[in-house]
Amino acid sequence: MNLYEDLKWRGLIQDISDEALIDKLNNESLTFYIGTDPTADSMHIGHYSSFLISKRLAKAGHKPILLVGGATGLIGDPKPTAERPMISKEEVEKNFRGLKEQAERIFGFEVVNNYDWTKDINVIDFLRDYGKYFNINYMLAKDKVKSRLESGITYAEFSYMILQALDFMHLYETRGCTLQVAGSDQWGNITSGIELVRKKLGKEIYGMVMPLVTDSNGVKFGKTEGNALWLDKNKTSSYELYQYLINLEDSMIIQYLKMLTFLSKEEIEELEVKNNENPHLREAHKALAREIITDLHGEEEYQKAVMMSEVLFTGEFKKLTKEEIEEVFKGYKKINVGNNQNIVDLLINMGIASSKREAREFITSNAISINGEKINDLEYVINDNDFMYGEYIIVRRGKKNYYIGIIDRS
Ligand code: 545
Repeated sequence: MNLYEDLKWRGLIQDISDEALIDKLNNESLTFYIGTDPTADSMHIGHYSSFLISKRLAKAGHKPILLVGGATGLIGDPKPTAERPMISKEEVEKNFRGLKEQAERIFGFEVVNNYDWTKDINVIDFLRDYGKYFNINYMLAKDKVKSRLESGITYAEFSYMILQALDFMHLYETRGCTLQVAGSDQWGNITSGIELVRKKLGKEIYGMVMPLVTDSNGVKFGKTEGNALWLDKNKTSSYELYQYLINLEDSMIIQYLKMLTFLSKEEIEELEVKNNENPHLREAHKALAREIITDLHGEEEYQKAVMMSEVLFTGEFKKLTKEEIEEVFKGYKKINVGNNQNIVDLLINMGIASSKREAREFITSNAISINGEKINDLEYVINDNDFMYGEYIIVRRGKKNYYIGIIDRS
């Protein structure tokens, strides 16, 4: 399979600006770029899915440039629905530093800042050198502008496409960059750049966009109840990421493996067979989690995420550090628990049983364990040793119901 066929097979090609690009992708070494705006200090997994293309193209011999938009971030790419709130210059700068560091670490390529070549353009030159090449009718026909004509769009956001076009031209002139890649929402901005270079320089450059990765309901990949999964492990831990990936819907998992990993067609087809034959083993899910987490945070973080996830099945909480316990039980209500209570009272106090009778039933039927050890003695009294790190007590009822108590010293 050549590069283009591979990208097609993975479902990563939504549109290309010109058929001539196919041959260039397969047979030449192109300099290409992909850009992001510093609207946040970390990318999330959705951006990762787009930016991975930079590694794929680089592996095939093309030369990547990553652009973080220190200038465009100050203006704001129009959203289809409403004007973006203006972000302060300090915030854009802070976000820029975060994104640059992250992009360099994860993707390992050079990062450029469009602020460097736009900050000194004066307004007269801007209008003469670029504005003059943009026909208003052409700009109004762009999807993102069109969708805002009713609700309104400011002149600043309206001009955004000129800035992105100017970047493409700049990178073409200074570095021979002939291809811009992005998610499909960037089509209008990319074609603006192609158009500018065509008109101004009489040269042909290219664009390629990928579909946005979504679940079977069209919800963007990596969005859980409105929260994003960040690529910064201090914002989204490897464990949290692992939990998200391992629980993705079965019907989408093969598509995700194609789009989000570097596993080969053969490897993915093998996982597809396994997923169909033994879905409960979740081999495809595990492979997806392994590939993504290792790529983002390294092997050790991945192993840790697996170990922490396994503890929920084995009950071996003693293996975990205090921080890991806090991480695993992040979303759980921490119940205050006094020391020296009888086990029956404990179950009631923690809301695990609704009556003494029920509590006794749970205990005698072997359904209760504390920190991973079965308790079937009705006279058992909680003591210092039951509070891991002097703080936490974890009670399990049955296979899956966990409760975490925190020592009440009052
Ligand atoms: C600016 C100047 C350029 C080229 C590109 C840009 C950025 C571009 C844009 N891209 C999106 C983005 O989101 C905010 C990220 C916050 C961390 O707005 N105008 O910056 C997204 N992009 C990746 C994909 C995207 C796109 O970073 O292309 O489609 C999302 O997956 O929305 O010269």
